Amino acid sequence: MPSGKTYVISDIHGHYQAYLQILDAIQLKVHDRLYIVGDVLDRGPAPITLLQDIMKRPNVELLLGNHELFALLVLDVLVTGNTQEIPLSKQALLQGWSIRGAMPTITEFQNITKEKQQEILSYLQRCAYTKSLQIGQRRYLLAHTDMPVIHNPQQADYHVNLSNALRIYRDEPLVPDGILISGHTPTHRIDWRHQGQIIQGNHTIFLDCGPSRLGCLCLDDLSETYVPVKMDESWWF
Ligand SMILES: [Mn+2]
Repeated sequence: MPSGKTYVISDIHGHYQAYLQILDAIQLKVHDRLYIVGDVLDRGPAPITLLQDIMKRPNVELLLGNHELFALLVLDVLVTGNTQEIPLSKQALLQGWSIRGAMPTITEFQNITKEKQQEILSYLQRCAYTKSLQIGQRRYLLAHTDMPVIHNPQQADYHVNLSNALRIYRDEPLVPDGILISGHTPTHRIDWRHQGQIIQGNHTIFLDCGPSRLGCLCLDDLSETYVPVKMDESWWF
């Protein structure tokens, strides 16, 4: 069986059409794999449509981002027919999620059947936070950001601190014997000269290209593929 190519992308944020354009541009084949390193939900016009497309494709795998984590923690209270009173802790989470762009996700979620809502919840419960990959001589760790350490220490099988972007750009290794691939922090906030571009460092790769482009990296030849996207810039201060 021919082993296909491996691609990574992150922070699609509801931009379903741009995601389809990326799949088309890279010509994703059945033996290829695409890893989405978190944040498919919120902000953009069709986050649930995007998530449902991902769920249907056996060669596309989603790792949880902080936006999926919010959904995982509170979407159950929004399942159709749920008459349970929303506990205070979940009300606070809902509020925190809302100010981060949850409305398109919640609106789409409330317009699908209860069965489809439950499929989404059980899919998110099965998603991992991190993924290790060996491609040729290179080892990679894929993780949206360091949030498992913050939100769920039991699931944290790695310990990295991504809070200091400058430190990352100085290229100190964060993962022993491997290259960390993450999203979350737009590359222009790490270094403005990389506005709209993937950053490929020796020890770290950053995928979130900000509000104007989606970038996809092929781990076999390190080639980059971009499509334009128009995201609401107010989310990327
Ligand atoms: Mn994001």
